[in-house]
Amino acid sequence: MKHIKVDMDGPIAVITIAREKVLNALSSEVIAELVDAAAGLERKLGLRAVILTGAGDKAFVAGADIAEMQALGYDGAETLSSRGVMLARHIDRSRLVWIAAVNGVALGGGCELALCCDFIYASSNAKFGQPEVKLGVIPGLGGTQRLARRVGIGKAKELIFTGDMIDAAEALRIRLVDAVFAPGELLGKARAAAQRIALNGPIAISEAKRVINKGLDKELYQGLLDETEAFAGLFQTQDQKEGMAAFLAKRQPKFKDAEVADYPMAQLHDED
Ligand code: CO8
Repeated sequence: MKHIKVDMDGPIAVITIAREKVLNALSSEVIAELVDAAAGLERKLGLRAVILTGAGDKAFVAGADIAEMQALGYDGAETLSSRGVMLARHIDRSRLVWIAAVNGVALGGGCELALCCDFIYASSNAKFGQPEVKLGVIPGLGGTQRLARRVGIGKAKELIFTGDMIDAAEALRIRLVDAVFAPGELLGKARAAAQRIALNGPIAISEAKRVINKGLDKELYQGLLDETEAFAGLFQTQDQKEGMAAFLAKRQPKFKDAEVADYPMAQLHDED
């Protein structure tokens, strides 16, 4: 593994996404490594929980890799989003308990990756947001579906439409995260929860997880397909090219309203 580190500790595995220079941004290689690791860990007898975290003290994951995404068209973006959904499906269907230990910014695909986990612990310096619209795109790793399920539809729309970043205290208040700890305590608290879980019946835990997810997520996978199609569609727009070029050039984007009238999804909205 080049970009992730997997440490085994009895019934617990800790996966650390380690691309500190780019704030642990998710490239397609990182996603492939996470899928491989998830598949391998699933088969490890005696393993009960996985803690997912980021390297360093600044970032959990600052989103999908904008430098890699900038030049993508529809097909590339669809492949990227679908691979992300494949990873999410691994976590959803895993017999293991996945705990996100969010140790810094969790933005875009990073926030979405945390939302894929069974529960989320955060350090007090963590920050959350879905800033994709600032780049001319939308969440592509389940954010349009999972955020609303977690925090309610109004808060999810407010966060996704504004792209605002919120701190850990606000994330706890709106129940985006389940507990907040001092930065030095985060991993210890996640390990302690995993240890308590590991004392319980392994089949009972995985059945409880399966039934909870099945009950809540009847419509989830159709929603994820809709999201992938809309996410990839945006990579055919000038807005996406401008939004991502502006981020990489460290300037404000200039979005053009003129494109909206011709966009097929906008026309579909009119027909509904
Ligand atoms: N992708 C690539 N590079 C990044 C990313 C990213 N998401 N985030 C930060 N970096 C890089 C910066 O370009 C910078 O590189 P360099 O040192 O070469 O200039 C380095 O990391 C450090 O970043 P900053 O200098 O910007 O650090 P600051 O402390 O000033 O700012 C922020 C930190 C606020 C986190 C800022 O970096 C930021 O806004 N990052 C982008 C956040 C973002 O927009 N994320 C959403 C991306 S879109 C997305 O996630 C779509 C999900 C689709 C999922 C599909 C399936 C996987």
